[in-house]
Amino acid sequence: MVERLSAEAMKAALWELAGWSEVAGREAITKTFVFKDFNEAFGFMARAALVAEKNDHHPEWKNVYKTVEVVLATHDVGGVTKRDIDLAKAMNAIARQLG
Ligand code: HBI
Repeated sequence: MVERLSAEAMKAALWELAGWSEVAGREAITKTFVFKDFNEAFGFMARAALVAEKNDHHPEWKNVYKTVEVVLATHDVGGVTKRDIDLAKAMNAIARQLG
């Protein structure tokens, strides 16, 4: 069973995650990605969706035109786990590739 991260462990993980922060009042992490246009935003979502499906770990996200707001938490444990940190890292890498 994947373990919930302590507050300290979450803060340490966030140091390594450019642009991510804790959600106020909820054990979750969030980042708003802004892309060149919708095409790039949706390309990001398509690539991230494949990673999420492969890892059986899915984001909560909202897309408005070139912006994608992402919230990550592990519903099964009601907090943030390594799965969220790993998906956040993967999302940052995908966004970097898209330029
Ligand atoms: N995604 N973010 C997130 N949190 C979960 O707990 C989760 C998931 N995707 C699939 C999943 N759990 C399944 O393992 C369970 O629904 C069975």
